[in-house]
Amino acid sequence: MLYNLLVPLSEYWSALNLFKYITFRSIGATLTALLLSFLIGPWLIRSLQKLQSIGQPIRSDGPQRHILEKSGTPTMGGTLILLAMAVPTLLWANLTNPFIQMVLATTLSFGAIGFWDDYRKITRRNSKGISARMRFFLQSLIALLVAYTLKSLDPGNLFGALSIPFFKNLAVDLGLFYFPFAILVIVGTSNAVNLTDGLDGLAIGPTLFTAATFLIIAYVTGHSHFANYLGIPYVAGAGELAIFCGAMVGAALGFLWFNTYPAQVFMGDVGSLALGAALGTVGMITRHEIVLAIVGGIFVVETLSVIVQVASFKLIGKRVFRMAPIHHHFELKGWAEPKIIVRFWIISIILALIGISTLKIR
Ligand code: 57M
Repeated sequence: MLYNLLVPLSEYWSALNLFKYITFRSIGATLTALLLSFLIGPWLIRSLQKLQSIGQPIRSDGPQRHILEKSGTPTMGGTLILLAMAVPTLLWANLTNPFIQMVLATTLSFGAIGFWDDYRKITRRNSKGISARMRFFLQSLIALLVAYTLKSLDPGNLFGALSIPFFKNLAVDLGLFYFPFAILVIVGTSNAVNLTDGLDGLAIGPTLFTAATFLIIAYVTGHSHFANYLGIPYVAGAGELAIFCGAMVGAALGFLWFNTYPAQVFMGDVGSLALGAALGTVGMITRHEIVLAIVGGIFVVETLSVIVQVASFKLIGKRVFRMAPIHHHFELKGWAEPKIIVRFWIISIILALIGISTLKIR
């Protein structure tokens, strides 16, 4: 909004030219998100505690430690994350940019699905929530809408191909498969973050590192000189997503302040589903879906561990892991929770660096 209001006034006061720069507005969004998180966080956690008498319903079949140590922790802290992402984006981004409108709408609608799921769990005092089928149907509908909008926005067959990293301007045309592909990327990332969110800070850390990586990717993808120099597809207007990613970094850092071990609050599905959808949508718009899978490798491994576990159990009646997702496996091996979390963060940072390197290695 500030961009739309203040840049036209820069002819009267040249200092307002600052608001033209995506770098300046990205930093503004990050700091605003952080400030909002610190200002609202304590009050919101107290409110969630009052509203949720028993807090997050802890499943009985999980690691027994969770029942002892985590009962009573309030959930739905994701409402803080979404607030700290949406307000700075509305404040600092160019609101006429269709990609900003799309990524905000997608993030908030996945957040609404998660809110409904969390609300059901709390009011019914069990960890069931809405049916997986209903959740997948609603998520897929939104993902298809994103794909359709990208195709209709398409200036010149920009969207519809899968860019291959490490090769200059190499892309595979997906044709109609672009639509199920959008479901795979957006709904897949959303549920992968959801599965990962099973230990204090375990999901928000990799989300932070992924958002920071895509702040850089969005900036260079939306910059014709950099895109041309790096040999990556130029997506006019994608640079504004750097401001959204900046807000996401600030909101994630702010939430981590309260979610770090031992967590005062869990993000809930309202947070995990929304954050994953946000990353998936940014990955689609910047045409860096494979790089998203690399940078978000922790989310991929967590999901694969569940698929392997369920498949193995169904096919040969044996478990591959002591428990899936894989963070529970390490818990049952006796690793302390902070040790699992920080080691997953270290791997996530390494994957983020590899992701950034794909911009240059072509
Ligand atoms: C999302 N939710 C956490 C919290 C968070 C198919 C199967 C793998 C599904 C999976 C599942 O139910 N996943 C749901 C993970 C839950 O966290 C809540 O959910 C939100 C995220 N969506 O924000 O509100 C619990 O995680 C712990 N937690 C923390 N700190 C945090 O910051 O400690 C969360 C955030 C919280 C808290 O204890 O209650 C979760 O784990 O459910 N199911 C599982 O992951 C279960 N695995 C399983 O069934 N494995 C089977 C088969 C099916 C693969 C097997 O290995 O044989 C495990 N999860 C739990 N109990 N809780 C084991 C059973």
